[in-house]
Amino acid sequence: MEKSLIIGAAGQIGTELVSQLRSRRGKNNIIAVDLRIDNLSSPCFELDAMNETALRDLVLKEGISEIYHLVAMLSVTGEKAPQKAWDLNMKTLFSVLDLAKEGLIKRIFWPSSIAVFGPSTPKIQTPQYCSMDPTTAYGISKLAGELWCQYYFKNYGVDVRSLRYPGLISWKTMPGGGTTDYAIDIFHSASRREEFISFLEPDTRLPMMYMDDAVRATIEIMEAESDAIRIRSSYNLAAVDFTPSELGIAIKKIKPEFEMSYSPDSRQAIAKSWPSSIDDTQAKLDWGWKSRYNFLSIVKLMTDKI
Ligand code: VAH
Repeated sequence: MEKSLIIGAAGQIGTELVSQLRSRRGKNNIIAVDLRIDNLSSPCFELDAMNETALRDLVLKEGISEIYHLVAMLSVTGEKAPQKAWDLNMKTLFSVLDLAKEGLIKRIFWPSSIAVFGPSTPKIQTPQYCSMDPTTAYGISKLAGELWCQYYFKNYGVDVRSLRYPGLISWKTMPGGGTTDYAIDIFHSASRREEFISFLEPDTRLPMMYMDDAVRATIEIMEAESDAIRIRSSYNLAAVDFTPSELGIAIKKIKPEFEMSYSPDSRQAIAKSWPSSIDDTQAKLDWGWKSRYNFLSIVKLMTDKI
């Protein structure tokens, strides 16, 4: 059985990806690393993904054959330190791409995001190929990263696969620094019987996905035959789309006491620059993608679990 390394394993996606990969492939074949490992189960190691030598040494020592690179500074945090976001998001990507270029690992998963789209992008059913003018440091790094992934595939045969995640909704970990994280915070407010104050306007429609769908998509694209992966920048990926108002109404139907109000802040401009819905036809055609969680099932799950 191949050994996989998950860098950024303690994050929102990493936590659930590690768990599901270990169930599928055996605990000892999935190595989890992050800056802090107090919430990780073994086999796990403390690793700063910015330390290229330490990463290389671990790959060689553990006999790693594929890497899931989940390290990134997201949209909101990235706007507070744009150069740091660029450095972290890009340097760590090149470290992993170069390991594959040198033949030390066989395969890479690297997440992109709807943040690669911008104000000139068609908003409804955003196509796989279209105008892309990201307005955040995070989005710029993800767009550049997509082009480098495609470059390393075309010029060095690096088998790197990528998905443009929409906003991801999960209950197992607290979110970290994303514009779409209002869609998680709202459930925690509802659970605490506190009024939720949305930092986005009521009609801000955004593409979203339940975490189980996102983790399954990640595993499915990595297990697909290489020649089925015809897009080596990053695939559009879709499930649902909704507005803060629609989400509040759906929660109130389950929790009648729930109240929310609106106080848009700087995150509104970020959200406004992103699509309202995504066309993921290419992912469906190339490697059989299909989402399983619809809007109401996500709301029911999140209100049950939190
Ligand atoms: C963010 N959750 O809000 C991330 C995501 C779709 C955006 O990449 O920054």
